[in-house]
Amino acid sequence: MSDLSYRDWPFLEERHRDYAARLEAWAAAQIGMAVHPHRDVDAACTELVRKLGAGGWLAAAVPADGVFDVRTLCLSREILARYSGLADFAFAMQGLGTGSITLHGSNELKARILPDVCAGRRIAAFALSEPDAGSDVAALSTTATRVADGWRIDGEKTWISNGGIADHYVVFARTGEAPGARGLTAFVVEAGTPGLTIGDRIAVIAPHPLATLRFDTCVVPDANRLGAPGEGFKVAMGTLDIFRPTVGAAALGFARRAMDEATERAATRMMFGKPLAEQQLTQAKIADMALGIDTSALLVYRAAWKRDVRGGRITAEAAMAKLHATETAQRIIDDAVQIFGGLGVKQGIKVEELYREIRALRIYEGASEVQKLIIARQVMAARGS
Ligand code: COS
Repeated sequence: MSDLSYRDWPFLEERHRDYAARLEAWAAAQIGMAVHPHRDVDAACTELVRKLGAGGWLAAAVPADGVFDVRTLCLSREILARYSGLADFAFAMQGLGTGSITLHGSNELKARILPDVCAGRRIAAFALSEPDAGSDVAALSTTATRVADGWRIDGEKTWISNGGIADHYVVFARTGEAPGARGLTAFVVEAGTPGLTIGDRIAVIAPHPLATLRFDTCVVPDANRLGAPGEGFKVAMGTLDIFRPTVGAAALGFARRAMDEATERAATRMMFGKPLAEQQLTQAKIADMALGIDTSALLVYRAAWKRDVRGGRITAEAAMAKLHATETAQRIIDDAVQIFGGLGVKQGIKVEELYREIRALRIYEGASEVQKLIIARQVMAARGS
């Protein structure tokens, strides 16, 4: 069992400890610790969204009062990721795919969409990346042009999680009020809107629903706009600020599970007449794992606490949490595979699954290199340069 003493840290309150214990019990009963091969990820993901909704857990990702408690989001992702990467994904996407609506949608839009997402009856998606604009959001080229009955969207989005199974997409497009970052606007596009088609489904090392979207004269009403025209970049960045620490939390969940698996193995696997855990090279790995997990948790819950308690932007703290926790989890999982030896790369073994699950987290929602750029800019801005 993982070391849960971090839940006593001052970043968390009693209500968080209570929530974590309840979610832990639910996940143990409803998801379990097994490796899930998920032959049909669309069906598995849809079922997990439904289960999470029925259990009431999506309320953290889609808060009814419009106020995110980032610590609860982080605890949710950390706990779910320890059980199943796909369960974490299903939870996270309901939040990321509605965060901009929660923060910037009209009351009518919120009433129409959010309760169903929260109940697990509607699947959400966030469509920002394009074939030629991933990290460089300001370079995106999908356009939205004002027409009599709303906005006409044309272009292509890719790497869209829940692409193909989502009921709506939060889409960022160039509306041209100014060049670059100041000329983007966000819209809700319902699945099935004429002109929106699902292109290639993308198969990745840790399978989850992922697709390319095409927009060809796809008209949405002005009522589906999120925020003012030209404010789309800030809508996207403000949403990512909330969800970036939660990516770190998911990585932390993977890392804790890897350490649990590795220490169990090290305690029982005999080599050269004694358990692996008594060999110094294994002890060094275990020490690095414990240290990496605590430093990641400190950064994740520091960012979440700051946003919840102090308010305002947490751009640098969120970037640090995501960067450190994802990079560290990759190393921890790699060490866990090493401790398992040949078994560590066998299909059906948890550390093999974690090894595939962690990789994308160092890329999505801002690659590690982008997080460094963001941190450096924040440091220089704080210095007044
Ligand atoms: N919250 C609110 N506003 C923000 C913000 C944030 N986190 N980050 C930037 N802004 C504002 C800036 O203050 C600036 O406002 P003004 O025009 O009023 O000065 C504006 O947005 C433009 O910011 P900036 O000049 O920093 O834009 P850049 O194009 O240089 O930004 C980075 C570059 C790399 C920071 C940005 O593109 C980024 O975060 N990329 C990663 C995106 C990502 O996560 N992609 C994955 C797709 S989602 S899975």
